[in-house]
Amino acid sequence: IDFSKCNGEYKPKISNKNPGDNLHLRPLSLGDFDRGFLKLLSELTKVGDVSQKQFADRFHQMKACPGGYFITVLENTETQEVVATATLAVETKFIHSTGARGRIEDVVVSKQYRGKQLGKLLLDCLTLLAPKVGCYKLSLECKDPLVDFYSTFGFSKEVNQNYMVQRF
Ligand code: 16G
Repeated sequence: IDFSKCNGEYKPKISNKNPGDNLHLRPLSLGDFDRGFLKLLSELTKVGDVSQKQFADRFHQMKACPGGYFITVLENTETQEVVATATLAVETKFIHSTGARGRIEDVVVSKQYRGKQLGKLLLDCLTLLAPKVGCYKLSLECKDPLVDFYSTFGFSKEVNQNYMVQRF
């Protein structure tokens, strides 16, 4: 992806290739189980007691769906900890000429890494990626205080579309 057009908006300047001191941006890997990936997700919501095998099984299941999941992480290579993550999930469709719908999911930046533009970096990467992997639209759900943040990436509340949910 051509990240260059986003670079000007970062102060201080960071990019996907240079996200900051000791930070490396890459796809999720199996080893991230030991790098605190699930602990990071628990800053967002309930993760549950997930064993290494359950993690590996789910990882391989997602991997077996090519183009379905772009789970991006930022690792602090010095401490070998995953400090931020965001996912682009792609759902393929018959509609829109066998198009696809993208969803931004599970965006978390670890508490001590907030305020370093890392959420913006992940969001910019995934927002640029979405149309390139065939998405005709991209959506997300967020709490009220984050509406302004996500608006800066081109998201807006859709007229006459309601987010409805059923929990099990
Ligand atoms: C937020 C997340 C969503 C996540 C959900 C978990 C973003 C943009 N949105 O809505 O991806 O799955 O929280 O909350 O990161 P839940 O456990 O209540 O479903």
